[in-house]
Amino acid sequence: MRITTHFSRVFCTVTAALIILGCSPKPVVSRPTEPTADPSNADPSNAESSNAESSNAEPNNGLDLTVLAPLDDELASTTTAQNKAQPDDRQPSSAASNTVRFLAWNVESGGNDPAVISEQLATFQGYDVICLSEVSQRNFERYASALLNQYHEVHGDTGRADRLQIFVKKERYDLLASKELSQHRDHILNTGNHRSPLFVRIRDKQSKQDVIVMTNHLARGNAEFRQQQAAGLREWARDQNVPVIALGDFNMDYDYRTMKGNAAFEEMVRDNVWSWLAPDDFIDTNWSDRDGDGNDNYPDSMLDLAFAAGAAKEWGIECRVIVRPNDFPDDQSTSDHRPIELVYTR
Ligand SMILES: [Ca+2]
Ligand SMILES: [Ca+2]
Ligand SMILES: [Ca+2]
Repeated sequence: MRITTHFSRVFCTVTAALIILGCSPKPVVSRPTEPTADPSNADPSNAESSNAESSNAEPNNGLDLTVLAPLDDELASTTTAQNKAQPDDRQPSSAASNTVRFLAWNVESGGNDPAVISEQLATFQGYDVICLSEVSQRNFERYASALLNQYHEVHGDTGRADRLQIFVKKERYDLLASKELSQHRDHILNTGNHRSPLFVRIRDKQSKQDVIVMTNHLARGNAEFRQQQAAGLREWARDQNVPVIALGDFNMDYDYRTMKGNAAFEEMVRDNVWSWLAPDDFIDTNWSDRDGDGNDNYPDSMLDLAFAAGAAKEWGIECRVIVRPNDFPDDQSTSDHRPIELVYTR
């Protein structure tokens, strides 16, 4: 896929900032020294077991989302002062810029140190929308704080320890609505043990353009249900009348040796309702070493993907996998997923 000069410049400056800031996924912060106790935890095929083992499903009406209250002024001013010491690339994007940047990142609830994730998240403040998956409920406010109260915050009530969370830059967007999508027409998207797709409808304050941004963490262990979820997402997108961008961990096992995804991927892209936003370079997005031999068991695959529907298909959105120094293999302090980013010009 073509990389524009502008995009290259944006990426280079962001990458340089990350390197300058020492944005290693392994900061020297309260990191356990023991390796992953159970290698199966790192196996995508088992990643959902922690969700399925609990039978006391939480109520899910698919509608009631909690938006965190703004941080108190003292905390905001303190962290803002700290932020001023950072290079410009870490500053919130200017509303005047025509470059729009989204980020999606599975932070591996249960396999991370939230202090380390927060530190890394703070380096992503230039993004306009940040979509997280596998967020523990107890870390919602912590991650919002890491982003200095610069974002509207929305999170899902489903998924138990592996929830979805979306941050929307206040400077650029108004948050019009948010919803967890447990069902669309006859399509069930959450039987109770899964994460309901989470989306926000936002309005660009300058252009007045509305866009729906959805994030997902589709079923891992149940391929048949994942395929049903993908079909539901396709039919939901077909019914929308504003541009839609979806990004997250779709568990669609896109293998770039065969250039194919699993059945859910095929279901998702059927009928050309969604356009897959293929990355500029095919880079593995998930570290999984279930046999503990130090090698990724799925070295050439992507679980983290992005799609556009409606008018957003024509926006020339570029997708890139973010690779940071020493990000893989991960450990108990870091995520086993690489973030992906989307960049386009409004
Ligand atoms: Ca980890
Ligand atoms: Ca291995
Ligand atoms: Ca992999």
